[in-house]
Amino acid sequence: MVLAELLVARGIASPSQAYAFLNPDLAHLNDPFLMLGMAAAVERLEQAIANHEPTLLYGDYDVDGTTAVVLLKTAIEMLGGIARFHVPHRLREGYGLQSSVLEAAYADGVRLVITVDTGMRAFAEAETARQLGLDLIITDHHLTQADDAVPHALAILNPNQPGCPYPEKSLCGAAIALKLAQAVLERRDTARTRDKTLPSFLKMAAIATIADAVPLRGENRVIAALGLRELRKPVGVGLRALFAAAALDPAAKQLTGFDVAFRLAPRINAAGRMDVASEVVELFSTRDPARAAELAAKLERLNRERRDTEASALTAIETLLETDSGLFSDRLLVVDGQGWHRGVIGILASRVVERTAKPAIVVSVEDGVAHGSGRSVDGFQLLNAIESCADLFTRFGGHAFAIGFAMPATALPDLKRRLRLYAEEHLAAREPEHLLRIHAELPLDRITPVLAGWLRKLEPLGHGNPEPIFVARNVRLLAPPRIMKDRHIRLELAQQSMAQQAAQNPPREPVLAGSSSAIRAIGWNLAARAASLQLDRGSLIDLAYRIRENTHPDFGGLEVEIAGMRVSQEDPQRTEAHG
Ligand SMILES: [Mn+2]
Repeated sequence: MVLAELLVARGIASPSQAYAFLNPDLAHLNDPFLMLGMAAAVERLEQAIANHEPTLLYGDYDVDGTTAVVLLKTAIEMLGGIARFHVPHRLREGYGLQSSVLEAAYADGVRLVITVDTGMRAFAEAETARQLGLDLIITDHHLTQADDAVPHALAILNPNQPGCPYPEKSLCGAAIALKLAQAVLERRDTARTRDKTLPSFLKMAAIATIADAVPLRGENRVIAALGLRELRKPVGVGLRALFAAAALDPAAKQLTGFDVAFRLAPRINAAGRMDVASEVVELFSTRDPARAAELAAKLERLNRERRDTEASALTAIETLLETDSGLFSDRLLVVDGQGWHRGVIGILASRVVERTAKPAIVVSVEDGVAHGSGRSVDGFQLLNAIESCADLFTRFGGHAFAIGFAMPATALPDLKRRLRLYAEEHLAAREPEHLLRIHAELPLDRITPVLAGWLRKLEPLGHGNPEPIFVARNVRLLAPPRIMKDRHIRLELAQQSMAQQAAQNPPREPVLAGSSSAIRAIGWNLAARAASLQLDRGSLIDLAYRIRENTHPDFGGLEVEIAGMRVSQEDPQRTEAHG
């Protein structure tokens, strides 16, 4: 059946794996003590809590980093400890641990610093901590540098470090913070942690897991699925205010991974991109509804600002892509501009990847310094590409699919030349693939509410667990395409059975509208495509599509959203033969 086919495509081959995938459960979370360094980290943190020693949490400014701070801060305070936090200002301080902050914290009486979502390459800063007499615990998911060296710290929690036996390698930063919280909480009160505390902590970890685009399989799927379930009944004033600002009612409809990725996460990220990320931590920590509403409104404003900034830079990039044909033919794109807001260059890189299906790096040049952010495509390790140019950067880091760096602007031509050579060598065997990946064959007459119900069990969808795209061949248009707002189309379709096709071949007569197998389809931005295919009543097409549930009170029901279409081959027998 279709669901089994989709599961196998996700690497889930046995019935027990399939059961676990479809029924995520707290019991599927791994033992935190499987992580290298966990015992030492827990022991030191427990000591700090017992002695009422202030612990400084040092996070990154994105969704992952700020939610990780919130998680550990909440856990430490629940256990009676004292937590302080520092989230660097993206533009003033930049990415990563800063020695000056460690020095100030030490002067302020702090003796324990825990990093979240950062620190894996903070060699010099770890040395500063050691010399000061600060205990440093690094929790991070970013990859180690090429020689596998790790900073000198009291403990490092990172499943990607050499020698760590932890089975789930693709946790996000907040999920690693969650594992540390889980370990200290379980040691205090196992039953209460399992029944009450952990489920509520999963909310924050789920937002980060979905936003950080780690693959939603294995433990990540458990975190995302159970966290989403908890997010549907928010109790904290911060989350409630954020939902209200985003005009999301988590209780009214099934909150999906899509809502988190495209409605919640951008608002949380906007703080770090445009201004001060520490306000996110305050939003999720405050108990004052008025203050929460104020902070959520600010995030809303920053997110609008971010969108405007992004839109204008994207226009400039599109002009570059259209006018510079040399640029467009590259296997890997590096586009640069003056003064693009550094808070949005990562999003811009994602947009370029979406449009071109090539790895892309967007560089903003300001005062002689070039800041870059890159995103990759499946099968190309962008971090390796960047590492091959390590000598050009003042700082750089990231993971396989997302990187960031800073360098003198004068070195940009060198970077472009060397990356072009690198890409020619490493991307040579790969033709740019078609963007659309078909997951299963599903004739339109096999779409049923029961199947749609099963497909909902694949939620949350996202990175590593994509929404299924189906293909249906030999589909008849029952009416001419209806154009909406000049750009979109609506089609009235019926699946042709092989028998019908044989009987009607030739000549073919359109099946009557209103037959029981008629199904509605929507095609966003496909009006031009429909015109070029000369679609009309009676046309026979092949469709790539997603299944949609339209909740409109008048036109409710299952429909399909067209991802791609072409005119069917003339002779259905031959189409079959060609598979
Ligand atoms: Mn992260």
